[in-house]
Amino acid sequence: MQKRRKNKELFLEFLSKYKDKKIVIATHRKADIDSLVSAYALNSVLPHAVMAVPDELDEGAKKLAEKLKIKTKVIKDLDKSDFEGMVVADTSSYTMLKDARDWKLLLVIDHHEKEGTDMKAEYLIIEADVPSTAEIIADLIGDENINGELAFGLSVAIISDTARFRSASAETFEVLAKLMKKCDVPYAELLEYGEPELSSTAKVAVMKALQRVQFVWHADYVIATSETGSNESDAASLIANIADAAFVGSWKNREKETRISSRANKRLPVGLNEVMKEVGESFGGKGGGHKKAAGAVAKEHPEAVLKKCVDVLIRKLEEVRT
Ligand SMILES: [Mn+2]
Repeated sequence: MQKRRKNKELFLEFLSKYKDKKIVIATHRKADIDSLVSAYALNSVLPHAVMAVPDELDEGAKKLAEKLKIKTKVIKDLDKSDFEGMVVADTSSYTMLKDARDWKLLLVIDHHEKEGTDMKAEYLIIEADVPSTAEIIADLIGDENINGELAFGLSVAIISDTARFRSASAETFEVLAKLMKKCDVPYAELLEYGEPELSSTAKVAVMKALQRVQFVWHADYVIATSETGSNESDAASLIANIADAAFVGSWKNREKETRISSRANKRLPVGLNEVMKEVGESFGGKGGGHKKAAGAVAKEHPEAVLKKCVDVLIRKLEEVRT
């Protein structure tokens, strides 16, 4: 709680300095709902700022942006000299926002585990124990700056990033209850945006991942792996509903790399962010994220990378046991 108060002070200090300046508020690559809404919420207290993204939005973020009529620019199209600097929402790692390397970073707000943080910013607010950046920002900007539409967006972001409250805390429910009252939208409708139905191609990609599931049973932990062409995080989430840990790989031919998405259930005593970091780095890539949801990129084909995921997790499970 003390950290919260300190971060609030930091945020107010940032605001008093930059409120009327022209700045860019950026999301991470392939912005998800949490990143998009977090940037949108910051825009409400930074009226002269411009929202920008590095590339395309993911499916859920696209749908919500249409609904809320959120307009974003592309970072590469902006002229740096027009702006004081950049604010980043929902990541603190340059891997997730390569464009940020060229910018002066004024403020970074994130909820990913600290060891993935490599961004240098004037103000850095990281609360890894909060399950969404939207929840952090709802608290930072204060009720008075949240209108009905923003309350809707923040509610959807909280539902989405907690995977429908899997990682929620008591505060999450308090914040969400307040936001829901303000936007006055039924939960079922929030859920439609927070967990949008997959497209048909995405459904097929997830089904293919299910067809290819392999698993090991180690020390009473079921560890599953699979491969798919896309939607590896949807597949990993689904498989980890049953397995204790799931790693799903997807080969990206253009980048000549494997993207791994991993998910764990509550009882897994090893942080996947650590597993992903080790796996990514051992194949010339990177990895990190949250304890129960993490990812990596690796310069190697999926088969070898998935095998490494299992090996590293088993070794870490053994370390915890002894
Ligand atoms: Mn997030």
